[in-house]
Amino acid sequence: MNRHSPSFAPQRPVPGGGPRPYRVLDAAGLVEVLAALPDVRARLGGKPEDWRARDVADGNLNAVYLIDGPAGGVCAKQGLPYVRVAKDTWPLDANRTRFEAAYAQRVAPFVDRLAPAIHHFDPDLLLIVMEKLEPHVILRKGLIAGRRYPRVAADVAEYVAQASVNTSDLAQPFETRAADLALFSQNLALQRISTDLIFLDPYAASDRNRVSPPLEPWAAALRRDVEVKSAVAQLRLAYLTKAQSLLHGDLHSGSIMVTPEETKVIDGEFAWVGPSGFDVGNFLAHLVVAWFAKPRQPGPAEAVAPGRAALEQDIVDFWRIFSRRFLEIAAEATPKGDGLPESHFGDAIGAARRAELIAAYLDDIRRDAIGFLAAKVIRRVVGFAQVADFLVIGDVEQRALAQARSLAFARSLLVEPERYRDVAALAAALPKFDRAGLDPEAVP
Ligand code: SR1
Ligand code: MG
Repeated sequence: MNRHSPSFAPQRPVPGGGPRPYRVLDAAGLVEVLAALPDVRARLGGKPEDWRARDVADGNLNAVYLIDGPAGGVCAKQGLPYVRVAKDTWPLDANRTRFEAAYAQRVAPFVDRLAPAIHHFDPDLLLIVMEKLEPHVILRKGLIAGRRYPRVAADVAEYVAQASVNTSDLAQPFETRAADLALFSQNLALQRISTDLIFLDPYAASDRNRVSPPLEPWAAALRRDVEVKSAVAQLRLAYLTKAQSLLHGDLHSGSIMVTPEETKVIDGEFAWVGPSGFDVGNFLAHLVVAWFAKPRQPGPAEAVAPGRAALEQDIVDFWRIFSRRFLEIAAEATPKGDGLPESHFGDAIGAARRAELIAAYLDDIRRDAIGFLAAKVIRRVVGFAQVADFLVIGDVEQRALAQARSLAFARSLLVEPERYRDVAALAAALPKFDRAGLDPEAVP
């Protein structure tokens, strides 16, 4: 696939039109489509009658199948013309899959080993056929099961550092970022979802919000909290206008597949040119969510303390490795970029000053990331798209308690950012919020 190939041009609407009209594929229809692809046929082996297609859709939006044949397997993902979990009640432009394919192709040179190989993209059916990841599991499910993934913090740090530097003006002529902006700024349907579900609904009365009864006082407190809404407004504006680098846009623990030895980032359909701190904050937010949920999730009591300690370590390691790799990659790449030009910073004094300016850029990412972290935690507790980390806690009161504590922590990040000058301080502060409860007025 070529980045500039017409298949990536955002033509719309595709559903219903085109030479091979879009249709939602069932397992049999999918096998028929795959049978016409020589490369995929060879990967699966045997004849289409020998193949087994299983619906394994797990996320909120799309159809996902695993197809196995005598020689191997593939994964197929089709964008649906609606939100999968809301079906008829929430139509959604299926062209999102174009942006996912374009994103995968754009970041592949930098993050290759950390993402699945894309075997085929069908721009009419809005179908991506990719590497079947096996025995990988979704990180969120692995964490809930109490497993430990020693590589994930470093691998996601590498992924985000590579993408943050190499798709920014630090590393490239501004024309390249302008091309990304021109393409991904058309990913409007999904940006409407992010803008509303992350930055708007949790602080307003919305039919989409899902607030459990014991959390009503917290939800009401958020709706009237002008300090929180001001901080979130700044984040929303940054998200919409601070076009620093190409973002994955949905880098939570459901968008990462893992084994203890390997990490793969999936699901780049929310790709957007925005503030680099957004992906950083999103990954951290879901480690924080896992930390607050851990003591009340099903599982042995003696696993809670080590599980939480591992998550704290992942938070600290992720930021430490991200920072180091960001500085290293930027130091090497900046001579190629328009941001800190060689003609200004090429000599010894200039090189030292350039290093300071890159460090200041990184510090700005940290500030943004902590804000986005907070907004992501809040949206997972009182918004539409809730997460299994909390939902597996069967007792509603116990679940609400864990959720309320995460809200207290997130609120503190938003209104007292000066207390969190580095990510290690943020991780160290977590236990204090275990003293919070269901009353939003009684926070430690
Ligand atoms: C309509 S639900 C959308 C959410 O699911 C995805 O995983 C994203 O997190 C998004 O906000
Ligand atoms: Mg997803």
